[in-house]
Amino acid sequence: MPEQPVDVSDLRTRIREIVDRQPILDIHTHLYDIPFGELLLWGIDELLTYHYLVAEVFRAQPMDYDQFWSLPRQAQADRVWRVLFLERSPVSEACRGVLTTLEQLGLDTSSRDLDTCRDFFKSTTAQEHVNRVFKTANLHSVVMTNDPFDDLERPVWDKGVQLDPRFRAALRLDPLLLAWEKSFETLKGWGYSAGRDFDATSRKEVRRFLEKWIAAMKPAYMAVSLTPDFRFPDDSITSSMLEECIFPVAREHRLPFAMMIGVKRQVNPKLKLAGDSVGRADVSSVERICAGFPRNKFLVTFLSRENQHELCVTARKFPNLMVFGCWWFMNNPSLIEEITRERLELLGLSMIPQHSDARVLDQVIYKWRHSRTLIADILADKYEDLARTGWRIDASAIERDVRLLFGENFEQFLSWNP
Ligand code: HDL
Ligand code: ZN
Repeated sequence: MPEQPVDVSDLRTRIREIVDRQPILDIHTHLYDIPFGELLLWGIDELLTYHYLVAEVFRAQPMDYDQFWSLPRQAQADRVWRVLFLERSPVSEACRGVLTTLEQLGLDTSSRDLDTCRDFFKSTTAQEHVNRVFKTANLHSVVMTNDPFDDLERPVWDKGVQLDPRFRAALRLDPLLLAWEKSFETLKGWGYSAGRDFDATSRKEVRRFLEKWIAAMKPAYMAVSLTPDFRFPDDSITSSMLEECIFPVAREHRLPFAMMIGVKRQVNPKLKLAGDSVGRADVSSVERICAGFPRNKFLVTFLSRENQHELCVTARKFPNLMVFGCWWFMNNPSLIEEITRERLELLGLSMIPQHSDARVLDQVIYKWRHSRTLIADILADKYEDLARTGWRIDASAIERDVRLLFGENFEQFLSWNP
């Protein structure tokens, strides 16, 4: 019996259902599997002291930065709750996200009572909560951000760790790539023959370092975040290390290299993690990298709204460039709406529309709830456009397309050998 096409009048409802039912592969997060202990953040006090909310609470009611940071976590959370939720309406995306998360966890936000929330989180364990959150957010799996230079994280890898299959590693290389003047000393301390001038021996040793951590982490990809003034090629050690070490090793292991471009680190250091900002970056450097290394694969996202259209057009030129996510300051409904439409119009379904960038486990609930709704409605508009041409839309075709966007494009990109 041939499949009945979806009636145009039902399209929007059916697409929302299909998108909600689709388990998601979240390709970039700052979450950690249980064996990483305290590095896995979860619960209401971590939600309320997320650096996005820290930036907002200092705007709403400025106070001495050091005095805030000297408060216990719970007192910081109390301040955020009072200032941003009780003394004014929590309309920002980060505030709204906390409420969406609590509501989806079955908590009553109308009571506005933080201690009831705290009791809920106290009554569960980290493992129970991982299971609950993955189920509530309908996640297939998440990719972590794993930094060998992190003194809390490295010992867990050195001891050997058996990961929950729902957690995959990503080898993050910012200290190596962006701060060689410091990281070469660290490498020397670990027994690598690294020199300040990044000579041939250093290049060989960096490749050895990469091989060691690829073997240890079995990462889905390697990654770096880059500032707006990143240029390739240039006479920096970053460019040499990319060309002589990262790209060849990534190619040998068929690993994508993720470049997250446009972050201006610590424009206000007093805000700590919340002190980073954004700047328009150079898409032509990505164009040169994709053209110059056709047998490498690149996952790319930009932080500035002004770079998004150029990135989409560049992706049209290079199959080895996979555009992904609405990163950080882009992860707001108005911008998700704009760039998802732009990507579908220019790239069709050959892109990865979203990642969560979650730092606190519970955040995947709101980040994906909000994005699923937005992306489903944009897809509905596109399928309605097709239906108006007489094109028949089958539910199985929608399910196939949604699988691509929320996991299969990533998995196929990982296994593709250019
Ligand atoms: O560099 C990154 O991966 C960014 O996502 C930063 O971690 C940033 O602090 C962040 O969490 N953005 O959402
Ligand atoms: Zn991130």
